[in-house]
Amino acid sequence: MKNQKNVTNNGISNGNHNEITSASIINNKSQTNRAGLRVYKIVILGDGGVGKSAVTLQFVSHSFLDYHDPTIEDSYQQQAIIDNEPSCILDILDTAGQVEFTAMRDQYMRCGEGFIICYSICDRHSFQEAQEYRKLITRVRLTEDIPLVLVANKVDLQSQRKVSTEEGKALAAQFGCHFYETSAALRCNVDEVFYTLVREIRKKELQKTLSNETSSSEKVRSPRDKRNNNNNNSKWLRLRSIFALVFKRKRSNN
Ligand SMILES: Nc1nc2c(ncn2[C@@H]2O[C@H](COP(=O)(O)OP(=O)(O)O)[C@@H](O)[C@H]2O)c(=O)[nH]1
Ligand SMILES: [Mg+2]
Repeated sequence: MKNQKNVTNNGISNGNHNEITSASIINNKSQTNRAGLRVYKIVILGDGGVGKSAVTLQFVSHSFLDYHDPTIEDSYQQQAIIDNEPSCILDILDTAGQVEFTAMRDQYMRCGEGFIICYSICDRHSFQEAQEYRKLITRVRLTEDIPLVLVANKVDLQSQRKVSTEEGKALAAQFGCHFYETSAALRCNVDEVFYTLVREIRKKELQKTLSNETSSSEKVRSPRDKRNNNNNNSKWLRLRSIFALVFKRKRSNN
């Protein structure tokens, strides 16, 4: 399992997991890596057992695992070229919903640039929980305007289906986001999920840049704005050290 972390599509293992993960997930600004590639911070959420890790691992390593420890919360990096734009890195945090990680979850919810909410078509409870994850993101971010993709996984298990495609589409319409039915087992629609999310992040970024350009000519930052910004920066730095420490401890326990 360990050697599948941080694998890029050219097969290069990053080998610098702690610093890159903590820096990229906790830093709330858009970011480039040492090679100057844009890094997109993506968080995958959903009930345990819906296939978050299977979908992520299919995306980064083109393999399906029958078993993946449900308590493992880890991040993976995948290099990709999407829509003829320069090569970029998708930094994916595969969450595991452990209670003791709640404070940290709030933090990466704040810092993620795009979210995937995943449920299983065989598990109605996981579908209901998808709404809770969406509420959580909205509560933490104080906005509904966050790049998001809703994923209904395990479509290969049609005979066990409990949630219809129409219900999934209706929920995505309610969220105002894209919807995919996937099978991690068959590698169906897996790339589409991640690529669509990056497109959404880019779209939002462009909208923001355009609106900033319009307003910056009119608006001068107040001293209070500057103070708040400084406070936020030092908060991020403190959290970054905590985050790195927790991951380090967890990894040495494994
Ligand atoms: N048939 C089938 N099984 C899947 C699929 N995705 C995940 N699984 C299985 O569901 C179980 C839970 O998957 P996992 O990725 O660990 O779920 P997580 O807790 O959300 O990360 C594992 O036994 C996986 O092999 C899928 O698309 N089809
Ligand atoms: Mg998992």
